[in-house]
Amino acid sequence: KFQTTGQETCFHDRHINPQIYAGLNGRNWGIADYEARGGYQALRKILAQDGGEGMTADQVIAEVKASGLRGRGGAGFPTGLKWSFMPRALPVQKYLVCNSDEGEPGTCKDRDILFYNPHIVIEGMIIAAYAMGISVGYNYIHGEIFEVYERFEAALEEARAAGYLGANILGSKHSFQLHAHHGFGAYICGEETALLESLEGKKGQPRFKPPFPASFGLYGRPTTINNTETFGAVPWIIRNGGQAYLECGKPNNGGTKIFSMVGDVERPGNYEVPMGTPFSALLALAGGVKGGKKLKAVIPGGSSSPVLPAEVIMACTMDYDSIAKAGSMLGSGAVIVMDETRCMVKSLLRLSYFYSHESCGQCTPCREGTGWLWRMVQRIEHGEGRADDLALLDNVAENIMGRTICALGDAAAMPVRGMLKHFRHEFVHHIEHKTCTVPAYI
Ligand code: L3W
Ligand code: SF4
Repeated sequence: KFQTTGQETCFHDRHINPQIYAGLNGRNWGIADYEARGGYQALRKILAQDGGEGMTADQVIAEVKASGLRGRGGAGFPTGLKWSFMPRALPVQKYLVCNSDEGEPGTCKDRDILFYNPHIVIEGMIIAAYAMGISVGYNYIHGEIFEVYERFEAALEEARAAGYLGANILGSKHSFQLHAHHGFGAYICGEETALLESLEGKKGQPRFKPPFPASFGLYGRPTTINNTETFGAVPWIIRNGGQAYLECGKPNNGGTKIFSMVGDVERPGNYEVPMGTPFSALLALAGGVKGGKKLKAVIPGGSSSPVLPAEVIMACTMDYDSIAKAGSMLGSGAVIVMDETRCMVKSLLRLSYFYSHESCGQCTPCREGTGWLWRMVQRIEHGEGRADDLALLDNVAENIMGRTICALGDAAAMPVRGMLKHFRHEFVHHIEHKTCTVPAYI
């Protein structure tokens, strides 16, 4: 049973592809079109507009809990539970932050949500603010996507003019000021505490956790941070009920998820499908492997998640549990598809360079270890590998894991371990024969 979602779904374009983008571009993102699609109805529902009874903050949180919605930024933390951490009664300023600092290699969903459907995120944030008694929010937008920032700013202006943002929203007691903040393009600022530092005007370096942002966040105040896609799911949940959202997916993996299909596929793009969709069906949506070539491997959840060989991923469904059981992570949902012509040593070289370049340098295992990993893979790729390099790669990766302040260290080590687990023979071949196993490179 495979469904595409059509107009009634969270993002209104469950099967998003470049053709649909072209149709939406510049026309359908505005507030009038959003309202015509049922936009801001969820906000009206909780604020007892249009003759309804309204919903209390507890009822909103209960609905989000019932939906099974889990954080779409990478960690999959239950959203309703996170919202319930906010100490609503504490008489201090509290903040709501949207993490739109999408920088994970392969991931390109949040920028499209913000560009093609910005009001769904704004509405989701207003509802979240209501549920947690928050009056000020920020959307931290990745620094390299200027047009998205401008589009979101324009949508904010529309929402303010329509009375959805500001003091006493739609005549209610709920007031919420929402601002956009342009980041500077550093990958690490997508880590939630580095993001907060950056938002405060400081160097974007992660903080130790705990304390979690829920108790010590922006300017040291209680803060809730969710990913763009997570906020985007909220209006649909409130309109249709948490149970309906849960039933879109499967137990413990409620709702739909946007997957960025990238790499060797015929139709790269973002595809929103129910959680639990077979990988094979998702691949078919993206037109299959490019040029009819054979599938070799897939990195299923952004570059931080370990690679899975074709036969393993083909047996998976796209949800947190199935991908974890196969030994990887659903992460942010960037599905990097690699065909039979891809060299795994070269692929790991590119990933290792990325993490080494993006390490913020605060902790020694990450600062030194990521560079060390990159240099070792580089010499293997260039035919200068040594017999003991694979043991050393394993050892360095193991000594980074779990010994750093933030998840970037683990994110650099996990792809190494995944590659060595499934494609060790390619590394051995590079070292022993000084050539590549892939015909194109021999
Ligand atoms: C209060 C507790 N709050 C956890 C909160 C915490 C955070 C959320 C998840 O990493 C992953 C990473 C990348 N009291 C809490 C609590 N929280 N316990 O729950 O926390 P955590 O630490 O599990 O994850 P994280 O640090 O948010 C995110 C992976 O995602 N990833 C990266 C994607 C990158 C992007 C991007 O570029 N935009 O999404 C992809 O796989 O490796 O493992 O809010 O505060 N007791
Ligand atoms: Fe910085 Fe790396 Fe340490 Fe994270 S793990 S704080 S990126 S040095």
